[in-house]
Amino acid sequence: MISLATETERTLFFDFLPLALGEIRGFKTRFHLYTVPGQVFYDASRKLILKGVDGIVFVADSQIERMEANIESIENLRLNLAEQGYNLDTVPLIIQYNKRDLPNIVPAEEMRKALNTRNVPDFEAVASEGTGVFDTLKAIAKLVIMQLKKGQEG
Ligand SMILES: Nc1nc2c(ncn2[C@@H]2O[C@H](COP(=O)(O)OP(=O)(O)OP(=O)(O)O)[C@@H](O)[C@H]2O)c(=O)[nH]1
Ligand SMILES: [Mg+2]
Repeated sequence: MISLATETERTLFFDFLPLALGEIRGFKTRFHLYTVPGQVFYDASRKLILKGVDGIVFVADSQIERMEANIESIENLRLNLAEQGYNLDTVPLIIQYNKRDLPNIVPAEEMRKALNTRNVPDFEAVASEGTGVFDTLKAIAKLVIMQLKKGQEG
């Protein structure tokens, strides 16, 4: 993974992880995973990184006090996507409810109502322990491949 972070490990521009996932029906597959900075003022970076996006994992912080920030963040994602000609209602999307290990969390069902209005596949996770991370990755990879297949047939 290539990472550029501040002293307190906040992402400055993006993290980048290239992943070879073997062959799918004779085609070598290579995924490029990028993370965007979560802090509100890195808007320009987020926009740039969204250029050419094939699929998105939206990671929400499950803590009650982060719920407002989650909603603000998904609205920001919608705007930034729209500026690049993408639509949050149609782009391959997975939602992850992270930090499920903490005591002060919003029930998953409530998070779903607030953030997953499109009813896309979603996962509970404890990223710091690896729980739910691979499920999330597999799900977005599957959606992206399905989308590419559709494009080929269409
Ligand atoms: N308790 C708990 N802490 C977590 C979990 N996932 C991440 N963290 C912690 O949350 C903090 C932020 O994690 P990061 O991975 O830096 O978050 P980020 O989304 O990359 O944040 P930015 O790069 O600043 O936008 C770190 O201290 C992590 O250890 C989790 O599932 N449970
Ligand atoms: Mg980060």
